[in-house]
This record gives sequence, structure tokens and C-alpha cells, in this order.
Amino acid sequence: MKRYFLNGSLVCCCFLLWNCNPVDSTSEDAASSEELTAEGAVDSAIAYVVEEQDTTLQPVQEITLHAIGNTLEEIAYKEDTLEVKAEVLVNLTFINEGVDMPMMHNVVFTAPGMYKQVAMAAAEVGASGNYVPESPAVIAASPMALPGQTVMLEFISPSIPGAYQYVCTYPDHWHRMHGVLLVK
Ligand SMILES: [Cu+2]
Repeated sequence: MKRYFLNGSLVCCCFLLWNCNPVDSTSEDAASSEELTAEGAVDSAIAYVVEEQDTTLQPVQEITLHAIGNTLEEIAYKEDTLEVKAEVLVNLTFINEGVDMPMMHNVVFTAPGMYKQVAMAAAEVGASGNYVPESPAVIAASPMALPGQTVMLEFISPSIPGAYQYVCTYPDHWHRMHGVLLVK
């Protein structure tokens, strides 16, 4: 009886503390999240994976790149530098302003210092491989844009800030068509 009474008064004290102390609401939250973890670690692991794949939860950055010029001597990317934040979903609009048929362009994002090597490897891959080599140096590659065509490319920007590069891998275009992707 005595013990019961003691326990009763302890509960009473706790109840009073809970009522008076606003900080206690946080510990209540902590307690309930602990409960969740204890109840189903597998469930929360699945939730985590789903969250990672859901690109709608990722910050999105829109960028535009133009290809200009109508001869091998004139062709260029209008923007020689593009800037994005690290680890965001990049929505690239690539506009080919060329007119004549040989003015086919793409944009391939590469690791720092790798644009020329990637372009060389692309030439070997050829049209059947869409001029994009299988290489760890390739971060993302757009489809080939015909003269007057606009193509879109979505990719996740690198997580490590730095000066990455981009290049058109259509044969012999890399000389004039390359730029720097600044990841901040
Ligand atoms: Cu090109």
C-alpha cells in the first residue's frame, strides 16, 4: 500500500512537471520517434530509399545553353561557363541555333580536365553509340540536337564543388565547343 502510494506520488510529480515544463514536449517527440525506430527499422530504411529516389524533393536548377555558328570555324557554345549548385537536379535546355545539316551538336558533361579525352573516345564510339563513350569521366550527356532543334537533359550535379567541363562530342567539334561547369 505504502509503495503504491509512493509510485502514485511519483507519477503525480511527473505529470506536474510535464504540465509545467514546455521543454518536455520535445522529449515526448524524441520518445515517440524512438518508438518508431524500435517498431520497424526496415520500414524506415525503405522510406529513406524512396526519399532518395524522389527527385521532386530535390532542389531544381534551370540552365540554358546555346550552340551557335554555321561553319566549323564559327561553331561555339554561346555560354563558355555554366554555374550550378552542388548536388541539385539540373534541368538543362540545349538550343541548337545552327541552320545547316552538319551543325549537329550535343553537350556532354565531364570530370575536370577530361573533355578532350572524352571527345576522343566519343569519335571512336561513333554515330551508333550516339558519340557518348562509356566512361567514368562522363557525368551526363544530352541527345544530339539537329540544326534548329532544342533538347532537354536532366542530371544531378556533382556533390563535390569544382570546375567540371562540357563538350560537344560530334567529330571535330570539341576544338571550339567546350566550356566550364562551375559547381559551387
Ligand atoms: Cu557540335
